[in-house]
Amino acid sequence: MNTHFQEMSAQRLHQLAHVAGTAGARILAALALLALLAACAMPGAAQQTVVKAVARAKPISDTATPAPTAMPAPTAIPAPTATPAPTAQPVSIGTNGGEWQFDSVALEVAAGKDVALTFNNGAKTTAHNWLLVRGGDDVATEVNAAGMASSEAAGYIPNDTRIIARSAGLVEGGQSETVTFTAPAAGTYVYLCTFPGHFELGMKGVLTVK
Ligand SMILES: [Cu+2]
Repeated sequence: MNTHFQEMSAQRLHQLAHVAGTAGARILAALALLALLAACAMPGAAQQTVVKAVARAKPISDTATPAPTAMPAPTAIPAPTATPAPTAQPVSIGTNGGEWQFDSVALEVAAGKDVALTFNNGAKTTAHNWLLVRGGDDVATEVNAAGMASSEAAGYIPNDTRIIARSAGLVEGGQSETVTFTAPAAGTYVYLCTFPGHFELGMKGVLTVK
């Protein structure tokens, strides 16, 4: 190999390296300048960014720790509503004007079911009562006799275990009363008014229980 060429090449390489080095230094310097410019330009922007970040962070941190909201009061468990009584069988009976009779001489209810019998005394002045006895006309006659022997204050209603249901006392004309009772076993039962003389005049009827 030609040593001259080698020398020349080395010299050339050296020169190239120098140029390259100078160029590299320039590039580095340029980069450094850019970095410096960027650094100079950044602070403001960076600060703003930080301020903004803080500004944003504040409300976030405020909402991040919200005051503990009061625990909602446990919904009160509604008191169990009283179980409605099974609907009683509504029965209506009344009197017409001054007649000593019931307007219904026959009624019917279901055995063992509650009955709500409303007695409407349509009379203007005459008082009446309503009794249901465990038996037929024979029992009704005896209960009626015992009733007459009692007092007006008692409503002419005797103490008799054969009475299944009854009005509290006399029901004045124009008044009404609802008598509730449980229908007895299937069969027929006589109801009557024990106001003196009314039963004899036919103030009675038959309740059929099925
Ligand atoms: Cu009567």
